[in-house]
Order: sequence, then structure tokens, then C-alpha cells
Amino acid sequence: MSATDSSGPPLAARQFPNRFYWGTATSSYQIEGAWNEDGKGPSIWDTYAHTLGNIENNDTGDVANDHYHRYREDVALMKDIGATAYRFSISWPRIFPHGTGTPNAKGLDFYSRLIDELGAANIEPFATLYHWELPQTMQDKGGWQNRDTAKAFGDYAGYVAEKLSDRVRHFFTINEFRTFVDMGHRGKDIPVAGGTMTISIAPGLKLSLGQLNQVRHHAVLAHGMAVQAIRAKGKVGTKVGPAEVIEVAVPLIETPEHIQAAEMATREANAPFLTVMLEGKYTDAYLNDAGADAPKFTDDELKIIAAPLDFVGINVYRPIAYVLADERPPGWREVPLAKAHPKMFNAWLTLGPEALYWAPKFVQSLWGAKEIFITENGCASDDVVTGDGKVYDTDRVMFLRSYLEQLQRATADGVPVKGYFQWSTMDNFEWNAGFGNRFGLVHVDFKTQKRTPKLSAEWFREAAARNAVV
Ligand code: GBH
Repeated sequence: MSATDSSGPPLAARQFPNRFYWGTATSSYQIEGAWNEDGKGPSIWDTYAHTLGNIENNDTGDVANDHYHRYREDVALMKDIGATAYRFSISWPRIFPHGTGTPNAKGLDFYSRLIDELGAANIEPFATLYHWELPQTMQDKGGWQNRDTAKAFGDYAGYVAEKLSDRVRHFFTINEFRTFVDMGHRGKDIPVAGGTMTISIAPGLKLSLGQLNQVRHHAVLAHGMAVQAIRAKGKVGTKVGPAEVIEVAVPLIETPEHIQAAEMATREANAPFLTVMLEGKYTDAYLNDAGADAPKFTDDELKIIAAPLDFVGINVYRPIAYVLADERPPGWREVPLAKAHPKMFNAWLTLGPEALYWAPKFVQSLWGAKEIFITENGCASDDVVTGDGKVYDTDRVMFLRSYLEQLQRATADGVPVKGYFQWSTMDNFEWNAGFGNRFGLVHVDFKTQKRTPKLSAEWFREAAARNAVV
């Protein structure tokens, strides 16, 4: 390379493995709308969003992106931005309006048409079975506090696999166990001036710690039952795994002792979810800390929870902590974030690109995962369409490049990451934040439903086309 060469590092050094999936992700309630069409039953999110005061601006998913009617246009957009895979979710109450009983053919038909459209566009479909839309009828019977919900989820998962696995080869059971369980059933206390405030999501319960731990147990049990049902009812070769928001500790200094400390911290932080699913037991520290509040479980249940998986899906947004090794137990300590540590538009979204290196690395080193998918990664902003009709989201381009450089580093190390799903295909209903938090590669004007690809969509298209960081 001559002194005047400004073409940057050679492409080969920034390349992902062959057949790497470049995907984007969404979820049903966040984009579909059509909340009461074609026989769909109400979900806990319909109830929650219809309750005034729960959601910023009292926004709801009643219409959202109207994707239920505009899915063809949306698939064309994905094709245009070069996506080779799409992670969407299936709304349980569209398929079983009351959670169990007689399936609703029209609900299934929507997903069948979507999958055909994706097939015609050469986009591989990845379906998530639970992105937080519990049928309201199930909630009325105790929801996730009731063990029967786990069984009902397994039955629903088996039914969908039976019907759709002719064209869907990858199923994710449940999205972000920790978020919907903990924030939905106890709420999360966050510090604010003069005290703390609790953030909740549907169904908005405030359970005791013991009750919460039982809900956590039922959620991983539901996952295991779904894995078994998909094996029983799906076409041979159908692959299945979770899509959990991993709590990843990042070593501040990359030397063996600090790396090992971060690995131990990561295993412990995921004890009630990924760790039990992948090890078939709760960690001693988790059970000891919980004491009398520990979940009640049987050995048989642990076997179901740890049903063998084809891959591990992880959502990665930020490090849960930066750590260093420590001589005192438990062997690591968290280092507080410096005041000027950069954050994205959301105060919770600490910029920590190394999370996308260490998360898959530890999933491999701790649990020997043979295949890993990054099921979500991205950032929100308050993007605006400028006078020339474009959206210049320089923050998102910076975010994606810095995170994907770290993911590329993991694949270059031999970590078996098979694909990446950017969150999200297009701006959508961002839960409690309503439509004001825009996570999309494509901007959506929610008054007119006009879609405008952002600068980051252009970036994504180039990266996908070259299978490399650009
Ligand atoms: C994911 O959650 C969801 O799967 C997806 O539906 C969502 O749209 C997307 O990411 C963007 O948020 O109490 O300070 O932690 C990401 C994990 C956990 C991030 C809860 C927001 C609330 C703020 N989320 N967190 S805080």
C-alpha cells in the first residue's frame, strides 16, 4: 500500500463468513396494526396500550405501521436494502384467539402470505413465536403465573411449526425472557432525582420476588416445551432456539484474568434464563441469593428447559457492566461508568460496541454453542426527514459500524455467528415510548404511512452486498 492510498483496510480483513445472513427484525404488535381484524383475539398489549397513561402520548399498536395490509410494500423495502433474512414474530392471539382451542385460519393465512412474499424476494424467514403478546384470555387465567400457560405455549408452537415449517426453517421460541418477565411482572426501578421510579410493561403486575422467580421458571419451561413440540410437529431439519437479551459483562482490559472474570459474571447474570436453558440447572449463587424466594421446580422440568437447541439467539444492545477481576468473591467487580461515557438517544443505551464481540464469544466459551444468531442490535433516534427528502442518521451509521466491527472480529476468531438482525427494519411502536423512539433503517411517517429509507439503510445495503463492514 502506498503512502497516498486512502482506500482503507483491505476488504478481506473486514469480511464475514460465507453465507452469513444479513437481516433486519420486527415484532408483530410493534408493526402489524389490525388489532381486532380477521378473528384475532385481544392480547395483554392491546389491554395495556388501551389503558390511558401507560404509553407515551397514549400511542397504541391499533394501526402502528399498518404492516398487516402493507406487508408486500415492506418486503419490497427489505429487498431494496439488501436484506437476505427477516426476523418477524407471530402473534399468538391471531392463531389462537384465546390462547388454546380452535385455531383461527385467517390469522395463520396472514403469515403464510408473508412467508411466500419473502420467498419470492429471496429473503429467508426467521419466525419468533412470542414477542410478548400473551392472549388476554390466558392472562385472565393467571398468565405466566400459571404453569398451564407454558403447556399452552408449547401446543401453539407445535401447531405453527406443523403448518409453517415447510417454508420456515428457523424458529425462535421467546423474545427477551428477562424483559417481559421482569418488567411485566414486577417492574424495574430506575434512579431519578429524589428517589426511584418503576418502569413497567404489560401486564403491569407488581409481584413479590418469589412470585417473580416462579414466572421466570414458567417462561423457560414454556421455551423447553416449545422446543419439544417443534421437534415433534415440525418438518425434519427445522431449527429452533431462544432469542434472549443476554446480560453481557465486558472486560475493561483484555487480558486472561479480566476476560475470565467477565465470563463468570456473564454466566451468573443470566442464571434464570440462558444459563438454566443451556446448563439444565440453576446456579448455586442464584438459588442461594433467592433463598426462600427460589422457584419451585422438578428435575423433569429442568430436563425440558434444557432441551437441546440448534442455535442460540441473542439480542445485544449494550454491556450490562464493564468489569475487572477481583481477588474477593465472586471474583469480579463492576466498574462504574464515567460521567462522559457516550450514550445513544436513549439514556439506557450506553455505547459499548465490544458487547457484540464478547456476547457471542462467551455463548461459545460457556456453553459450546454450535450456531449463534444476533437476533437484535440497533439504536433509536428522533430522526427527521430533511428538506431534500432524506434522513441523515449519522449516529446510527456510527453505531452499526462500530458494533459490526466487533462482530466481525468475533467471526474472524472462529465464533460461529451465522447471521445478524438489525433492530429494526422500520420505525415502529416502541412499547412504552410509543412512536417517538425511532429504531428503523427506514423512516415511517405515522400520519401518512410513508416509508423513507435512511442513510443507515444505504450503509446496510453496502455492507450486506460486500458481506463486510463498510
Ligand atoms: C428489545 O428490547 C425488544 O425486543 C424490542 O421489541 C424493542 O423494540 C427493542 O429492543 C428496542 O428497545 O429500564 O433502563 O433498561 C431491548 C431491551 C429492555 C431496552 C428494557 C429498554 C428499558 C429501559 N430493552 N429497556 S431500562
